[in-house]
Amino acid sequence: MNPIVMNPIVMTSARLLDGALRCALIATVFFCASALLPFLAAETGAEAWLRYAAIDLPTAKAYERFPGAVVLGDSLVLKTAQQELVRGIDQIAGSTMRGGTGWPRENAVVLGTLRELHALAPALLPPQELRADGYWLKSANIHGHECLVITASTDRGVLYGVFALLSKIARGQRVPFIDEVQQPYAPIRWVNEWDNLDGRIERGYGGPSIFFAQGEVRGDLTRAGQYARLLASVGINGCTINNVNAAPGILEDSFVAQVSRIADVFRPWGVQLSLSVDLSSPKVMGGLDTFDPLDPRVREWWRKKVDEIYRNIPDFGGLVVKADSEGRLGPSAYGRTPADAANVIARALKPHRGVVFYRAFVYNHHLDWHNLKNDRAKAAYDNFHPLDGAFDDNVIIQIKNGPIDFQVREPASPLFAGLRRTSEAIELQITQEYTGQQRQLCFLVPMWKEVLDFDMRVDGRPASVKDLVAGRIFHRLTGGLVGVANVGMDANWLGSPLAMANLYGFGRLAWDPSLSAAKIVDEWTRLSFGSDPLLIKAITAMQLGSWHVYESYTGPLGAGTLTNILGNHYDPGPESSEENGWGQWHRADRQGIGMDRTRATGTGFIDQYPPEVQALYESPARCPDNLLLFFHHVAYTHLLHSGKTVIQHVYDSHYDGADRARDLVSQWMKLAGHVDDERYRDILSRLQYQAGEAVVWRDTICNWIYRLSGIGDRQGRVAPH
Ligand code: GCW
Repeated sequence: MNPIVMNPIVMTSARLLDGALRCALIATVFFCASALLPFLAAETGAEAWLRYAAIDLPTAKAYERFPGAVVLGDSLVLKTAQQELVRGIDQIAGSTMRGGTGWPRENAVVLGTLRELHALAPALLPPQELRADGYWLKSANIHGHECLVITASTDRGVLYGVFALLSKIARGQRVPFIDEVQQPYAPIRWVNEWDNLDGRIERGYGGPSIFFAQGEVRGDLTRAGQYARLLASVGINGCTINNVNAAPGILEDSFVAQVSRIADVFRPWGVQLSLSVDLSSPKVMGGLDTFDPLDPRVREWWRKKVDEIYRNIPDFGGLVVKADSEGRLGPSAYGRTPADAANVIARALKPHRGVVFYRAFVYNHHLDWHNLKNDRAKAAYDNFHPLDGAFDDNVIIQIKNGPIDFQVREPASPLFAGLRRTSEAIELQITQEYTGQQRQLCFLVPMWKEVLDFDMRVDGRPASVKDLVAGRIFHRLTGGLVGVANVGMDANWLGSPLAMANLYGFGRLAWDPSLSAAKIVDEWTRLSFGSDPLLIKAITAMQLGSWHVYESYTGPLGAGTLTNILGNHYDPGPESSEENGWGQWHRADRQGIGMDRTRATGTGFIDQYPPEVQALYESPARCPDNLLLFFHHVAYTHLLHSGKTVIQHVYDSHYDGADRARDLVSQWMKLAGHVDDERYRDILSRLQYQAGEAVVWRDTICNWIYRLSGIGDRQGRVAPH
């Protein structure tokens, strides 16, 4: 037998090779044998959803129809697209395509922008206008050759089309005839990384930074380039590489020169680099005695600094600002507004077509807890709504999905409907700061979809959050979605193999928020684990149920994740929310629980929503159970729509959640032998650990609420009834 087939490492991966026949076939072609190496390495999770595992022979054979991979044009991104196509088809279908340039001389996949395609085949016109980054996959006969055309109005769109085609093929779809246009929902599809220059990552759970170590840009940026490839494969077009709690040193000229090396490895993948900046930079590192945004010297400082950045990085994307928040300095130091601060930077960026993301996460963390009218949830709207229209058109207000801070359940931020003349982006958190820190399973796409689909009913008309952030309601030029990813040096990027579904899902939703969570997780599972039906069924069910499982043993009825908010944001710690200025209050006392945010008797937060949404939340009778304690302070004996009392719901949901967490272990164990050992064991140990943690959570919360309320569990699990 061929020595490659005898290789014991290859044999352990038989699951992916679809039997000995496939092995033998692959082994006969040396080129394909070399392709096995990255495919084996994929079992560490390093290749994520780009494993390009071999598909079954009959499906693979279909791709022999296209011996050529022809590129029209020679830009860096187009060349990357061609290389990716050749690499992908080699690995997935086992056939080696001939790369070429210019017009096809054989049956081929043809890559090029519309302009280039027009010269080749003037009659070939897309069925609709292709917006930036949108692409068209089209089977066509060109000058007598059977072709599969991948075209777009930009090079980057062509690259996205290649990834889309490869995804279809890797999922075993046959593409005999295709005519498909895909357009991105919004222009902004970015990730943020909260990486510090010393290499640590704030709220990162997948190892140290892939960009920085010991105060410098890493010498070896291989991982940064691989990350850009992953991002591009799901249509993400920008990445902010450093923490929003920004070190001023990032803007030193010598550091910008180092950062340009990261931009170099992003560039082939069409990912624009951006930086977070400290607003006090003109003073703390720039030699001025002020950072007042209205001071002409400060204006000039930003102009020169931004020019310098573009000299180093001509395709630089823009700057992200966190100011007047959690101890960061900001325009309030000079009595100036966020608009003053955003605009001074925006004007420096404007000639270069760069944008400013100004974060709406501006709040006072020294709020007086005794004052029942105080409410951190009101801060973003209070600070930004009055400034609507005052921001330059290259400013984007970056708004967290909920009004507090990435809790396991929050309503959509009212600010999404509160900016009519300002561009906005939603900030979602891929890294699971408050949702189990990658040690527990929590697939967040269903949660994000609830927010994106939420209808704000602006002016009495439908206005979903996804339409608002995409600029479709108020006709903004830009806007979109930003995800805080925080990948690290761990081979599998996020620390946990199953957590990668969140990064994939973020990209897919940013491209098309109408995709269902089920479709997204099905795609991700097939690409990451293969097409074994047992495996698909189990993993998709586990992922889809996991947010509710996590919610049910951590944060009931919208009270927030009842975690240790002063410490690790991970362990149960319901008491840490109260009696401090941070404002993540649930106001649990002996009589009841929940924040009264009503107009009638509470903080008035509900006033920030359009009238129809106010009506939904203002009355406990209409307010959905799962947000009841976010909006209302109610007695423990308050009856929910479900017919249960609040207290009994808390007990039941915590017991049910812990049971379901334990069930995840048995669901996973059914997959023994269906998943490679490495990932099987890693995931199993995480789920077993989670089952234990769920019991700790259940007991801590149930005992705490019993001690407070004095009301026992009807089923006698917590205290005698
Ligand atoms: O949730 C909080 C986090 C901080 C983070 C902050 C923010 C980067 O606990 O670690 O700081 O949000 O979003 O700015």
